Amino acid sequence: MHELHETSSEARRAIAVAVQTPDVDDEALERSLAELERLAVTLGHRVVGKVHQRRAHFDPGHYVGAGKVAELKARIEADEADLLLIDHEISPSQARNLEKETGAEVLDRTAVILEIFQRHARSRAAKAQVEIVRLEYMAPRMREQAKGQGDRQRGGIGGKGEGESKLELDRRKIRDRIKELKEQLEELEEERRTQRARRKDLRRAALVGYTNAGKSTLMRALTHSDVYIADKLFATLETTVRTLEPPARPPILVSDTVGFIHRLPHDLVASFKSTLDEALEASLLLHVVDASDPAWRHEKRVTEQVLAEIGAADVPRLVVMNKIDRVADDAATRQALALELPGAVIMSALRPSDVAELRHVLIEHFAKSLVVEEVLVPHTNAHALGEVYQSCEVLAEAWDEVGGRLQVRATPEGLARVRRALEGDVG
Ligand SMILES: Nc1nc2c(ncn2[C@@H]2O[C@H](COP(=O)(O)OP(=O)(O)OP(=O)(O)O)[C@@H](O)[C@H]2O)c(=O)[nH]1
Ligand SMILES: [Mg+2]
Repeated sequence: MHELHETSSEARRAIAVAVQTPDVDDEALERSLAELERLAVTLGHRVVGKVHQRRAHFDPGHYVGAGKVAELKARIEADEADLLLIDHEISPSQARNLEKETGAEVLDRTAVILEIFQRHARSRAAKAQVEIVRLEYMAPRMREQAKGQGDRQRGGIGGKGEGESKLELDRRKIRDRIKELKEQLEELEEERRTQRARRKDLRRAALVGYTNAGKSTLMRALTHSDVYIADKLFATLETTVRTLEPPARPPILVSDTVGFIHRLPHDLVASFKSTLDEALEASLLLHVVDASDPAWRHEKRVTEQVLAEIGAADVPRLVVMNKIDRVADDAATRQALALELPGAVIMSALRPSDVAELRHVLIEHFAKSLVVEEVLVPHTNAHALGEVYQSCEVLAEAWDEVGGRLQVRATPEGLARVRRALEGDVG
């Protein structure tokens, strides 16, 4: 799997650690640790060992119990690892204690995801969003670090340690930087709002789903755009909007955006909310599921939860069971899936005929909200004619020297635009 690795100057040997609380069964634990490993691989690290411990709750001091800390220390030496990956978000002091006891650097799940987001962010907005969340994540952790230094540096004098005054300076810098970034984002958001307003009454479908489900692959196939596709987690962070190709009349917009994951850090969800608004304003969500992933049911549930969290629970949804080429694609499998997920499209993004079918389903879905009407357009009203060809499908037309009698199919909004253009002609 080496070709999948993100090129990184520091490929490190890591041990993945999870506490299994009574509410988590073995399968869920395995799945979560395997996913943590995939996240680490996306960063270029190698997971050389996995350790878990059953506990009623996390140890407040070290996340795992004292015996396990000693075991971890031994494993780190034996496996020549220098990184501990923790499958939960832990407190800054838990992380510091673990680092002190084991000598390895400690990254929790949130830190790993933030690192991936930082590396994959391309647009100014995504970069700023990720930096804000990272700074907010780092601030309390710096305090812990400084405490450690303070302990060591504070001689007999009761004054502030060097560590602490530097910390105050750093904290002010962080606050200023966050403020600056938020202002930048506000400006960018303004631009985005204008763009969104322009698209408001167009028909829009948003691709949503778990990371790596194949959203960007479908985006490419449906819109002939060149969005980035990769077999790594969180390949896409920014939203792309394109028209369905070959074009539907009236046009349908498709958007591709950031994927979801189990235990997506809450601040990150919030910071990407404006990106995800694109999905919220869509009239249809295409929920892409990787049918070849044994954990697809779980991933589907996680996606549904995040959608509910961002307020998109009520947007009409079409489930797309993707990557069917990677599982036994026979009648029985399809039938079982169709029974479990009535109405779902079962397909492979790699098969043009399946993509054509999905396009057809999309057009059919939107066709339900279309109206058919007859409009009379004089030759002299180029604006109205333009609007007709832009927003409507022309079903029949008859022309004479005055103008055309056109039977058109359009969205109610599109038709309203044509009517407005026609009224403009009166004056
Ligand atoms: N075999 C097979 N592979 C697919 C299919 N769809 C996508 N893939 C592969 O799955 C991997 C992930 O695809 P992406 O389209 O980048 O997935 P995504 O949902 O956009 O992922 P994120 O942007 O990370 O959230 C890539 O290696 C694709 O080539 C499919 O139908 N069949
Ligand atoms: Mg993508």
